[in-house]
Amino acid sequence: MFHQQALRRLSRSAADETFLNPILPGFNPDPSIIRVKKDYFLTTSSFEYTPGAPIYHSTDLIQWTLIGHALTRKSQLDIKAPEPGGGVWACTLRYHSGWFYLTTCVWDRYRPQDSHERAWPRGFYVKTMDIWNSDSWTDPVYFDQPGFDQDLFWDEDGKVYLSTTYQKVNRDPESKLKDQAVHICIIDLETGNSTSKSTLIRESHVGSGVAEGSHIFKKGKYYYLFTAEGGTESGHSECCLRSEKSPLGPWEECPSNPLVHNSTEHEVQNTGHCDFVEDTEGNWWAVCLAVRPTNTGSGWATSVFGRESFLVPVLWSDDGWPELNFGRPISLLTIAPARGMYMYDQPTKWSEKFTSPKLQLGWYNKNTAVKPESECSLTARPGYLRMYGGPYRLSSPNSPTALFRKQLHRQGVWRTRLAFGPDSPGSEAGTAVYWNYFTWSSIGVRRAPSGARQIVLTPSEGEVASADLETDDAEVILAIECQESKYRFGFQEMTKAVKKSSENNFQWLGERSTESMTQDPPIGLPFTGMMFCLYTFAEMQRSLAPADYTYAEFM
Ligand code: 6LW
Repeated sequence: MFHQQALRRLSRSAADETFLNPILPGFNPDPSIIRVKKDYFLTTSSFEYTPGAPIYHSTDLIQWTLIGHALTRKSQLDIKAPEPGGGVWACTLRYHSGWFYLTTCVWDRYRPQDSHERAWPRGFYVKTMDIWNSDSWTDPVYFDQPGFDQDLFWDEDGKVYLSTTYQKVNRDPESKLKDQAVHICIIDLETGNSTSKSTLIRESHVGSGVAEGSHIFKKGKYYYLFTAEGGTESGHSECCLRSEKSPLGPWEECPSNPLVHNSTEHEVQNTGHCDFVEDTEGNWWAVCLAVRPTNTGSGWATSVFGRESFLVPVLWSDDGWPELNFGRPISLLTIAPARGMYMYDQPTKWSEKFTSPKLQLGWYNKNTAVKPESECSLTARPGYLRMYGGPYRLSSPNSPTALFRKQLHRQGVWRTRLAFGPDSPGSEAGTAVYWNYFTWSSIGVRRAPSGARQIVLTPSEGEVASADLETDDAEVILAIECQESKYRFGFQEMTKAVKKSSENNFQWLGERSTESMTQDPPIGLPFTGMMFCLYTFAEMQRSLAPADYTYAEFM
């Protein structure tokens, strides 16, 4: 039934090539992809971190580079204090008539624990003609139809369709399902206003009863509607429908739904939320989200990376249905129909020396920073990142004075070197491993009640540990060693007596298991992945003492 390429799925031919998933490691869920000539662009969800909506670029689908973000200004994105997992969800990236469009929504409040509590966002789009320039994206144009997972589809007759997911209006009050269904309306693109009634086009009865992540395409004579179903956890899957008539339906269900659904027996799990692209040679590919939990022997432990972006081949049957990954479960080593795919090991080592007046891409604030310019500077003390602590600790739902980066590798050492003389008992600077504002572990410099400088390990659970420093002014190296099952926290005071050769003789203060660092939050959901951060605060006031960082690295 499938064309010739598909016949090779049973016996791998010499021409088949393999590549490694995930293509975007670290927290990068809900991928959306486009191709413009030879260039591929991809965006993922950024949740409560800003700048929002990362834009990645590739010319071969294997190696991706972060080139910027679509949401960089307060006028586009003003995230105040959402629960973990709030903020920017599932952006869709599209290209139409010379413009790049990015649609998304922002959850100001996200408390799924209370089933009656939903602050349904109104989505919006921003657009640019120059995707390489992050500052060029417009301010938002808001939609009328609420919901999440916004998708835009341009039909050949010029109509523009917006689909989103929200809870059915006429829902059975006795229903045990969430009943969050895909709805569609026609919009006026200029204003974002609905010009038709919203119509329910897909609901789901599997798992928790959610149809989300809608993407609509036209290929040949069919409109295709792709949806993620079963919830984003172990039941996650991807489904396909098609219509010969219109994006409003009627829709015919793909006989082989779900197209992907890995089970909890597989090394890759929670597969779904796909978007599709045709490469320059006419091959089709899907990007999707999935997780890589670790096998502890007695079960699966939550992946520190959260949900990541994966790539799988797509084949189309002669009668017009897609098949993902040859119909097989998605795995880390992925087989592609021949086409220059190759094995690529993501580089582990990374460093930033703070010698340039601009930070490398990939640093984030949590929420929209209130006064970033007055709290962070790369020029005030050349060669250092200078930060003045604001009033919020890392446990605050507000925006702390902190710069975050995604953890991309399970093993290695995150390290920074800090000059800091705290000016009050409540002020502190250091580095942390951060899951969300309920769960983080930090190692930093503060003052003991005696006034002496100390290193303090504040673990996500359990006793605070501390060690006195010898001097009042020597710089300290702070390290978080990442292992498969734990994080270890250490430091070294760089007194004059320390010789270069004895650098990295850390005194280890304690450790936390990755299991305890990946707990579900009491409100919100763990939609993001582990971050490292450089932070400083002064407990409800501004610190007048700067925290000066000379480098940050992962080695
Ligand atoms: C996303 C929704 C989902 O918007 O999780 O896994 C939400 N599916 O489609 C947040 O990533």
